[in-house]
Amino acid sequence: MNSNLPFGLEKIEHIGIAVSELEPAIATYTTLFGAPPYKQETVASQGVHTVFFKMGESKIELLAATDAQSPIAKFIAKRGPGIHHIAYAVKDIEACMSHFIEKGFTLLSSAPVPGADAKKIVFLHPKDTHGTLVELCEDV
Ligand code: CMX
Repeated sequence: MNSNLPFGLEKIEHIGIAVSELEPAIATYTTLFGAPPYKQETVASQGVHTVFFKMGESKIELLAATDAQSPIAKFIAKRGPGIHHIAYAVKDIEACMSHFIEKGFTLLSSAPVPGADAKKIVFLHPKDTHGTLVELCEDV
């Protein structure tokens, strides 16, 4: 069933996986998918090196920390490598943010911020979503 919300959520855009080291993880996922990543991009403002794989409409994003202060470094230190977030595509991220604030969710930035792969993004605190970090993203 599709969302009745006017601003989305349309689909799972990608799943983010935190990895300790990028090169062995790229090799593993290239073997798994039988194809190399279509894109690599560093988003310094988020403290991440990102690597994207595509399978049909689905995307997997590998995330490695750029430095010790990165959210990915903290995540791995606390919980180990693994699924870091689920990203949902939305049509109107600002409308979406207003709606979820009204519903009582904690947003992790007061405005959308630049994300990898030509998106503007915002995160919902994982404590509000039963332990999974949720990213909302809109094409720019
Ligand atoms: N998924 C689920 N739970 C998470 C989590 C995640 N990705 N990251 C942290 N947590 C948990 C912590 O384990 C902690 O749980 P406990 O209280 O049970 O120990 C709790 O959330 C709060 O953690 P914290 O120590 O108070 O806060 P942190 O400093 O670890 O910050 C978070 C957590 C989510 C607020 C922070 O990582 C953040 O702002 N994330 C959004 C930005 C981001 O993750 N950027 C990287 C990806 C960018 C991209 O994809 O382009």
